[in-house]
Amino acid sequence: MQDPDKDSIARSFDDAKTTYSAWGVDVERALSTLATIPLSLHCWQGDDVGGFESPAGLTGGGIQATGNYPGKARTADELRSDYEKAFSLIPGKHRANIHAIYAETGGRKIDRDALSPEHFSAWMSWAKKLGIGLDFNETYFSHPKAESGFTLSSRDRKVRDFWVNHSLRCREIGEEMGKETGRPCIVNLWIQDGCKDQPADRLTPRRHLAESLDRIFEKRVDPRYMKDALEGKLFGIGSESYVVGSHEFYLAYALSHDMMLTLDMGHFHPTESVADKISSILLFFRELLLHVSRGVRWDSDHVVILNDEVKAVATEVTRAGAWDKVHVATDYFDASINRVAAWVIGARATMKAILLALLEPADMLKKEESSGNLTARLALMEEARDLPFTAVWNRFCQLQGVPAGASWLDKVTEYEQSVLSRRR
Ligand code: RNT
Ligand code: ZN
Repeated sequence: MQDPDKDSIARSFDDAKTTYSAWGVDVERALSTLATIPLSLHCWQGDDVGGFESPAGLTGGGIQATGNYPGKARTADELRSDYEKAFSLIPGKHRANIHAIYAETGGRKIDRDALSPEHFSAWMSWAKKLGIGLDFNETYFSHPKAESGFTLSSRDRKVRDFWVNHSLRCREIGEEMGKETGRPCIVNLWIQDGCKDQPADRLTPRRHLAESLDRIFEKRVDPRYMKDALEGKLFGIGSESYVVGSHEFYLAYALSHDMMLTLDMGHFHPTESVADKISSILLFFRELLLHVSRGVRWDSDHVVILNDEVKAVATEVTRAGAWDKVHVATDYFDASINRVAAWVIGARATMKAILLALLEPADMLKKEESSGNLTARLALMEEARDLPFTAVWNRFCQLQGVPAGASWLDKVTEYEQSVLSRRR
């Protein structure tokens, strides 16, 4: 597929600038803002949330990728190489988001409560080489001590201790990542704890979870290096009736402990709008982490596309002028298509959603609203939908040195032929 050439990108961009300026939109400013917004690209799309703890890399409990498309990354080096291919096709300067199961232990069995920064030194030197930041996640799933379905909220004190220690190690790793890369590392906590059927006691596990969190976060870390975030959820497979770490639980915990909250777009009832939550949270929280995802009928973690939900989320952050407080991470996993393409599709869609939001004639719409002209508000919102966005997107890709159109797919196909297809 042929991308638009340099001259036609330049011509369309000039026209678009004129059109947008009639709507009071400064296109150059939108472009320079977009260039400063990093996505934290999740590593787990590259190997179906397998990690490198065991050669089988099997997940179990809490998380599951479906599909068996050939060519998944089997080692950290392969994963990094795939990451670099994806980065080269996504406009902007992004970050890498790693889970604890992606430790490199040189073949030695190191349990999760014994992980240390040295097991991530290759990730850190790689990030430094690319000049990107790193984010980190504790891994509370795919482990014998998670099989009961309870970790930090377990009734078994020994199980809780183990996972508290895991968290403490992960926060040290995150701190080191922040120091090494010179950019704060967000350490995100998500646990699967919950149960299939209706519990007789919803309170005790939540009390245990709160106590575990108190132990984990007792030591404060300099936010120049590391920041903690908490991610709740409505339900999961095997936790349909009760999730200990619900949205309300973490909303209350994070607010009362001055921490960051994570909103995953798949973690709410399908008719609930994540976009609508953002302005409320921004009023009371310093920072917010978004997990951009796509649930199809449930929290299915489909590849992100440019749908109304993602556009609405980006629009809300932009209207609130909050891009300095909101962090965006991708979170999905599809093993049924080329995994590098899956990364690129979701990340490009997210960047497009942000650009669309930055190009919204927000001042004009807010003015009509405040003057009470609700007819004009709706009419202009609709007319603004087909402003020449593509011309600005192409220009952004050109400035960032990545393919403007669908030709990025040819690059992925080449990579599949020369690299991925050799992985057996
Ligand atoms: C799971 C959460 C969580 C995970 C990753 C792998 O429902 O969304 O963020 O996807 O930690
Ligand atoms: Zn998530």
